[in-house]
Amino acid sequence: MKLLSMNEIREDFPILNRKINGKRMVYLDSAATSQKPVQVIKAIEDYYRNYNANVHRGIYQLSVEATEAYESAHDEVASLINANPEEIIFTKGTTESLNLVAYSLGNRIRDGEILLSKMEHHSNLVPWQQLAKRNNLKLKFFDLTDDGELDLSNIDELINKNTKIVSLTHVSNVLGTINPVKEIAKIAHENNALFIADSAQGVPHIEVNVKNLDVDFLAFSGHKMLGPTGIGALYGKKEILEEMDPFMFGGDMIREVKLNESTWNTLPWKFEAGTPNISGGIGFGVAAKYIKRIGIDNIENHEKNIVKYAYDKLNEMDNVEIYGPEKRSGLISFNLKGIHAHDVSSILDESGIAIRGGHHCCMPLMEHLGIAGNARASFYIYNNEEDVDTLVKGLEEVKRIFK
Ligand code: C6P
Repeated sequence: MKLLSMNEIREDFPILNRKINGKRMVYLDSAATSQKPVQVIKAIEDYYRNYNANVHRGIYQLSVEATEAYESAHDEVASLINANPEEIIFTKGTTESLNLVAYSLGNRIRDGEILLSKMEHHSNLVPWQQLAKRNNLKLKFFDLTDDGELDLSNIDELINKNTKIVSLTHVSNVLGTINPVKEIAKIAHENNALFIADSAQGVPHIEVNVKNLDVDFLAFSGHKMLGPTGIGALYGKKEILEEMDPFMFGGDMIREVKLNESTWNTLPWKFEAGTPNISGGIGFGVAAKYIKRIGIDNIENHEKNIVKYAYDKLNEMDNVEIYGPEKRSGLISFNLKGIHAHDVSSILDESGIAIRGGHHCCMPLMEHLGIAGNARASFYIYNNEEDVDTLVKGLEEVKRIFK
């Protein structure tokens, strides 16, 4: 890290001082949810202590302050991915963002094909299965290569004039694969299809510039990028969002309501019905600001180094199977041969190490890999080589117990 040292960054995360089972806590589950810096925690507290009021409703001081903070959070999040604030809809998270697209956009699409891949998280699969059933659409899937990348060899067949939507994970939460979304979005557009990126594991870790990628939609979650839970975003190109019907109906998303019909608010509020998650939104904005202050390049580099360090260490161990390509984002999934991932995870917990074990909401990927699940260590800006060394020691202990 150039701007801030690792020690300075770790000091921003009070939870890292916790002891688990009497041991220094090693948190290696940031792909599930990241820890939160004091700046985010304080911003949420400040809202509730000092200017708690609803947004877009009152013309008194507190409500004006809350509205300004909530709206400027959209600006912060937008600028992180080079979008315009009106193109950033706050949702509950990636899952809701993808459901929003599948309903509001998908409902207009009939008789054609939706192209996904075998490495999708359930939230970029199940909403499309439902849409396909409703609207007579066919699902198709990119296969995967042996090292866990998208198999692009038949892309010309997969994306054709029947393709209506291509929706892909930007970064796999299991394999760490960084997919070439810009190149695939271009081919989708040449075939008049829309391109959607599930960037739940992208935006927190790598540079995302929606104009440069030229994606039509991009979904991500606040809680995986230092922000609170229950808040996330959907980026959508303005011209497409303007044409789409709202996802939910009620207060705040309307311009005018008569007894028998209504008109819609401007973007992005047309898609934010009801009292929003105001404190969450404010915290999300502060998280985006924090990431910009550290610099996404610095985050990317830090993770590249730490994941390489971890990969090399795990690779040196006997009876470890690692999944995914060598060039990967900041996570490693693996299995210790003959030992269930849940056992690995619960024994590591005794040493204060938090990793996730299971199918990671990617059951079709697990089926493709021929496994029930695996263990996953995922890294973020606050992890260091000491964390990896502790993990490796913990894994040796797991192997010793199961010998
Ligand atoms: N993956 C994991 O441990 P939500 O839950 O809506 O914030 O994000 C859903 C989601 C969508 N796409 C990808 C690629 C994801 O990784 C996730 C969340 C977590 O891997 C929880 S299952």
